[in-house]
Amino acid sequence: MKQKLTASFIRVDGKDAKLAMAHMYVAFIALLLGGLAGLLQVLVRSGEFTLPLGIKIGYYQVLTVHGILLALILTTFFIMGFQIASISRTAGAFTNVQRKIGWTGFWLMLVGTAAAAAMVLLNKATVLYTFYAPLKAHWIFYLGLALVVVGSWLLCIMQILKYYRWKKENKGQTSPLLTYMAVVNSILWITCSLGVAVEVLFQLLPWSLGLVERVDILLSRTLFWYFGHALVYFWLLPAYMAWYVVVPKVIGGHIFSDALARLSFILFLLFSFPVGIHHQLTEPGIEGFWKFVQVVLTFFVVIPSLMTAFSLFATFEMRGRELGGKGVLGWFKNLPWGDARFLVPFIGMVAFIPGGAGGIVNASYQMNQLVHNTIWVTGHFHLTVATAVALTFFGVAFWLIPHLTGRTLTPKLNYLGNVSGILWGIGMLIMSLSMHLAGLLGAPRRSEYSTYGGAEMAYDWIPYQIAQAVGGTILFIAILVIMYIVVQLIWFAPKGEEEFPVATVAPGAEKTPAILENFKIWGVILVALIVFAYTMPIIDIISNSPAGSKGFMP
Ligand code: HAS
Ligand code: CU
Repeated sequence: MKQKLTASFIRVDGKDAKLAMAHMYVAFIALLLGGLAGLLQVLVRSGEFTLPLGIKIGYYQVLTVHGILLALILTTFFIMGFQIASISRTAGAFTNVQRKIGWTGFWLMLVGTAAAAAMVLLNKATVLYTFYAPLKAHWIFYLGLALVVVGSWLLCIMQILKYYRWKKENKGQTSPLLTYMAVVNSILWITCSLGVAVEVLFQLLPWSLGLVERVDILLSRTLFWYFGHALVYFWLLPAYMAWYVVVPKVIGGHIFSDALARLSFILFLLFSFPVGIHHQLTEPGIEGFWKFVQVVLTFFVVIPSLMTAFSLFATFEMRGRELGGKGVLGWFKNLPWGDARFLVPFIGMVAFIPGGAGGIVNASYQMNQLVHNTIWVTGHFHLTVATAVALTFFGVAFWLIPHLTGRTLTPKLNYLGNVSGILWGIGMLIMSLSMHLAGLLGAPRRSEYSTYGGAEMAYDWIPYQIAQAVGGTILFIAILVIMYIVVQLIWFAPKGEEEFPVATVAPGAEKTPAILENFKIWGVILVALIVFAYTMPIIDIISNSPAGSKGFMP
């Protein structure tokens, strides 16, 4: 199934490969530990097991470990590693100075992670991955998070510097698509994490240090969701990098349209921000009008995902037909189903259809009342980030790690890769379907096993919770298989040249409009949208807030 490498084999620069690999180690350790915490989670919620399963650790502490390691640490480290490798592969090696900035960022992130993790393990930061006030953590936890953010900024700056250098050295030319995409995502990340940085530096840190007594809850949540919604696209865009540029090459096809891919990334950059309040639709203190504005804007951010879906279908169909597929769906059979670099991300794409549809339900103002704070939402994000994004990342790791370590994905490892993807798909189908259903029956998210004093309704949720435990156990088995593959690819697989697949645009395609690289224009529109969507709500919140909360230490 796998394509033969040609003479045009391009390897990521050795020094850049080291930096990218450093990120991969952290990402996959986070996967193993975070996955283990997830397993404990579903077992406890099934009601069949109780913590401590011999370990002295509480339910909410485990949930915090799970969310932080998988949603924040695995993702950020993987994304930075993947983007660095992508830029080095398509725009050439980083300079020594840029690489130094990158390494400094990596170490800051690592130290920050260790500090935050230590506090969580000491049960001094059992505040879940959204670290919502009034739940209060030890100040070292917030400081650790701040270091992770600052470190990630350095890594983004490294990428942006490289991009501008490339533009300078290649005057008037369109930048390589993967480089462009990584840069858009870096700009998105810096812009969104400013919100959480303000929350942590000006609200949570002074409060946990005892410098101020109370914290304004609504303001902190609004700053958090300004960050938190864009965060989900910071996770998604690297998966889209793989879908637009890598997967077409793996199947032997072409990029459907360079301009369309860039446009969809710009639309994500613009519309990721003025929508955070769709996470706060049930919160008092924000006027209905502004909630409505952000709900409408949320529907704008669906458009680039639909553009992505259409152009991927087009790429798949064109390739399938090139290989002789006949009839309406005949082309479908001809895709390389045995190739883990294709199959695993593809399962992710399929999961994104119900995942995205569920997102539209969440965003639909009144319907949000039904699902908010139920385990439906947990089901939604396990399809989006924990399947569409995660499986794409694993599909990428299966060729990226051997590419960086100078080894190869053997047919046996490729086969195991497919097994892990299929196990993940089945486990997640069972788990997320039962989460969605239990959510519709009113089962809350983020709650330990309880029958709520014998409430009849709570008994209806239990079969679904048992199903979640079954699905979650299958997922954990998939993680073990993935860890086996990754360990092989790092240390034991045979030496060789594993390709970093980068597709080209179909011959005869139109030229990409230069305006798509004019970040000054997009920057102005972006700031205008943010100012429009947030100025009034923030003024309202600040001028009408009650005294604030002293907080709770769980
Ligand atoms: Fe979401 C809550 C709305 C997308 C993640 N979301 C969350 C949370 C997370 C999350 C983590 O409006 C929980 C936060 C928390 O802890 O409280 N979400 C949306 C909307 C979208 C959306 C409108 N979410 C994502 C993505 C995520 C993610 C992406 C992570 C990566 N979400 C919400 C709302 C809430 C929310 C509310 C708050 C709920 C509450 O009350 O708390 C949209 O971006 C979705 C658009 C996507 C589509 C699908 C397009 C399909 C494609 C598939 C291509 C496949 C192909 C192959 C071509 C419309 C691109 C197919 C081939 C075949 C043969 C089938
Ligand atoms: Cu959102």
